[in-house]
Amino acid sequence: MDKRIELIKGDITTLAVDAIVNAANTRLLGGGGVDGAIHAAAGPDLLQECRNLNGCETGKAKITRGYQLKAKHIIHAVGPIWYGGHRDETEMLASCYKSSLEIARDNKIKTLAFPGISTGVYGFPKDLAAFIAVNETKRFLQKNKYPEKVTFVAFSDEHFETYSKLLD
Ligand code: AR6
Repeated sequence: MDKRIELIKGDITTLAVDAIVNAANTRLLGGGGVDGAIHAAAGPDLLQECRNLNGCETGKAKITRGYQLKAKHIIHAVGPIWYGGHRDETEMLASCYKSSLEIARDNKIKTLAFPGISTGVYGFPKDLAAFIAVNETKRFLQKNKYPEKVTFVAFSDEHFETYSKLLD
């Protein structure tokens, strides 16, 4: 496995990294899944900062502080909804990872953690999503010093196995 890439199974809201990525929606005002968990753990000041961001386009990302999280920052990325694969979903998801990594680099984030963006309510196939996540990240790390280390966070054993096979 690439020394700058790590895989863990667990809850991304508990990680003491420079930034965790949120799987948000275009409004950036919270929601269910990992977004709900991040807002609940970070506290109400996060929503206040998010209100000033005026939302975010699909395939892009925006950064906030981490508030009550152990993570210093949150990069809110908006993944695509899966409609079957013919609406540029793969390009959108790749763009989501790239935008998040660019924001991390520009903010000199050393340690960054990603959940499986779009693989919950948004219905993106987990194996294809993991392939895109790993591919975009490896490509970015080859060209950039920051982030120094990227952690993929799987929320289930099955999701962990999916990443594990790709990273071996
Ligand atoms: N830590 C790590 N991964 C998690 C956690 C957690 N605490 N909780 C869930 N996951 P989802 P999406 C995994 O549905 O598909 C929200 O309402 C989960 O198992 O959170 O991008 C937003 O507001 C799955 O693999 O995000 C949007 O409206 C992955 O995180 C919409 O859902 C993403 O699942 C975004 O949908």
